[in-house]
Amino acid sequence: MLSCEEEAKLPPSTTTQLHPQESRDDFRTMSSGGGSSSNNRVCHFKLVLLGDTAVGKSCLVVRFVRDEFFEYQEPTIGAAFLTQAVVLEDSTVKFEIWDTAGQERYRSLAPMYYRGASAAIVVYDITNAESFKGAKSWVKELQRRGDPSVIIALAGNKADLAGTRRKVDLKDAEEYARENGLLHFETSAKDAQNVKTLFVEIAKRLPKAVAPVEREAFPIVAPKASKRSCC
Ligand SMILES: Nc1nc2c(ncn2[C@@H]2O[C@H](COP(=O)(O)OP(=O)(O)OP(=O)(O)O)[C@@H](O)[C@H]2O)c(=O)[nH]1
Ligand SMILES: [Mg+2]
Repeated sequence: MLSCEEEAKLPPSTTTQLHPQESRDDFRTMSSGGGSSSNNRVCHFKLVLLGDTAVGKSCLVVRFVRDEFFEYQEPTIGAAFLTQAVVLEDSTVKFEIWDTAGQERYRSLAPMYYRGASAAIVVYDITNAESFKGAKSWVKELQRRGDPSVIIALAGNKADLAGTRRKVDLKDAEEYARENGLLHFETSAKDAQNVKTLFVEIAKRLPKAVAPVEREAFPIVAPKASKRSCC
């Protein structure tokens, strides 16, 4: 976790950034149900997306942040940074999202992005069995070298193609997720299936303790008026 702080009132907007150089304001917050009247805690978390190339990591993030989908999404170069908030009943989770590049030549950069991450979404493509193997190897790497308390969600993307082109069995993926203590959803960035749910369920599971208010080691107490004995 990066930090949690009490906030009297929620800010009306979140900033969404696709690339550091092309920022824009985005007035979208998402509610998991319940009002925001008791919502006074804001927590920042680093979240990383990992997975083979072309499984749909960037499309998932763009769907989550901007509610858009591009049939011809460019492969990511290095990584992209975006932010988006999820409003829960008792807190707001602000995700600082690192969307990594899945092409092999960028693999060595990945530890830079998953280091210190509170949550990771490992994405595979349900129409590509190889990408499920790739996802398993990302999970192993996270379990070995990621933060010990990292929350890992496995996302089987392109669920809109399940009827015609499925290559990864839902039951196999669910069993693997259960054995490894992972959240698991089949998602579609194209038709938005389970995309909000994925991020909201991660947000719910993140620890949101407020850092204790720093206290002085030696409290400064006003000196007592010295008693003077009268004459
Ligand atoms: N049918 C379908 N196609 C999708 C979906 N998500 C992504 N795609 C397609 O897959 C292509 C690759 O998606 P990206 O989001 O660029 O994949 P990526 O995992 O970010 O790839 P890298 O950046 O190279 O790691 C896109 O151009 C879309 O056409 C989905 O949910 N359904
Ligand atoms: Mg990408």
